Amino acid sequence: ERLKAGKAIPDTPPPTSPAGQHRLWPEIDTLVKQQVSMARLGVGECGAGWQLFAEDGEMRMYRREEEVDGMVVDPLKAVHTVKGITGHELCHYFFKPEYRYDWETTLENMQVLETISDDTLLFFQTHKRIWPASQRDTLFWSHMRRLPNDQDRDGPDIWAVVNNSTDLASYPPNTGKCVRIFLTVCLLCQTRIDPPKDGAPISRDNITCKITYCSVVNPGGWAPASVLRAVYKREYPKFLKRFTAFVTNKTKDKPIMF
Ligand code: 6CM
Repeated sequence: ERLKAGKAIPDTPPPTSPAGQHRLWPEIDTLVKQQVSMARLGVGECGAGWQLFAEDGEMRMYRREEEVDGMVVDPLKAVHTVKGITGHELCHYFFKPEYRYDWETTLENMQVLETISDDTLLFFQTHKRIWPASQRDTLFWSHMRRLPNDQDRDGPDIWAVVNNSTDLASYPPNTGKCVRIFLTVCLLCQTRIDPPKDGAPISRDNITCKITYCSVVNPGGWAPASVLRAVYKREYPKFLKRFTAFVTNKTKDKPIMF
């Protein structure tokens, strides 16, 4: 066992989560591992064709133009560095349903359909309609995971949330006014601590978090490519700035959650 922020934590985080018995578990576990290893690669390491489409301070957003059956499914990869918050905090606020309306601007309605375990939920969301396309909905599992920091055993653990579309017989797609979106999203957060030289306790001034956000969204039905790309260009930077500002604000007077 090693000590972190005065707390003893086990050497290796538990390899499985309590969701292990669920019908979706094999898919969740495989996809989380895959998404995390992809997210850990820099844009230079994960194939050609990535173009920088947005930049603001430390934030950089890249996309690769891709279409499937005439529908835009451009993979997106964003990197950002934010001071004063940890990866655990970012993942906590991204995963927990009670905060979603505070930062998710595309949202019209959100429901938790199933609590698979503390770290695994099934969500059904409707999103705001964007003219001239039909309104969209999403049905996805969401899983939050702590990963060992194998580059620096004394550094804080890495945290990730993976969201991935799934089906549920009681919520069939494309039956009402909404077209079902298919998404795979991964938020990966790595905290760095620069301890004060004088041995003073670690404060928020000593922590920085490197964030990687990857997504592939299939709009599921007709949506004009140019409108969709314009929406993404506007909405993704807005999301990442708003979400990180929300976490900064929410945690500033709270003890650090490593
Ligand atoms: O990852 C994000 N949010 C998560 C929690 O809500 C979750 C959901 C992702 C939904 C992404 C799709 C939103 C797009 C809705 C508009 C599509 C309209 C199509 C027609 C346009 C002509 O992973 C943050 C997602 C930030 C998205 C900008």
